[in-house]
Amino acid sequence: MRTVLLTGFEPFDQDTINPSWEAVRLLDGILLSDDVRIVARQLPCAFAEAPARLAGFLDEYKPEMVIAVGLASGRADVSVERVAINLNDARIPDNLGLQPIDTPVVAQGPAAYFSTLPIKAMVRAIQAAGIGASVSHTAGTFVCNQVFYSLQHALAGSGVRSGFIHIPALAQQALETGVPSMALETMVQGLRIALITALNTEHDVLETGGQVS
Ligand code: PCA
Repeated sequence: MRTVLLTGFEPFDQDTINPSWEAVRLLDGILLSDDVRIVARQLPCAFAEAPARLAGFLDEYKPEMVIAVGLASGRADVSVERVAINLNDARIPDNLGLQPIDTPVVAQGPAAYFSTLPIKAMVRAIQAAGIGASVSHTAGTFVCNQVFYSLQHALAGSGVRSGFIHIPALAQQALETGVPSMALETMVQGLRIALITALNTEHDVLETGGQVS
């Protein structure tokens, strides 16, 4: 049996729920084909703990592909991240009260890593199912970017493909703030399509999708 690892985050800031965990946990144990199984696990929203927890999961499950998922409140669609940067710059404290400012994720590490997933093919496939999706060129500078960078750093050169997807808030979270939201089932469907597409696409599609500024 081959394993695909999906991670989601615990709630953070004022939230009592994190849609990234709610969505990935619904995919835990699901077979994507006869011999590919999804393992979904939760990561803490804490700079001091998330990378080690992730490394533990990589060790334990030896996945053949990894997609980490997080909440990006304010975004309206499933955003498939292209690049992780070697920078922590926290606007708010994490769940352990830590708020690193302008520190590297990995001292002496490269400035950035690209996703090794076929991001445009994934976006195209999610859109084809009628779900909003786009390529994003920033995963922020909080714990999601730290996990994304740590993931790419850990798997660099290994042949194991990995990347990060941000998802919008749930309607119940958007009530007070008025940020865009997406239904949980839609997120789950989008993530499932993203996984299947990533598994079945060796070379990404070449199509426009960048930004002029
Ligand atoms: N989103 C935060 C951290 C955890 C999460 O779900 C982020 O985008 O950094």
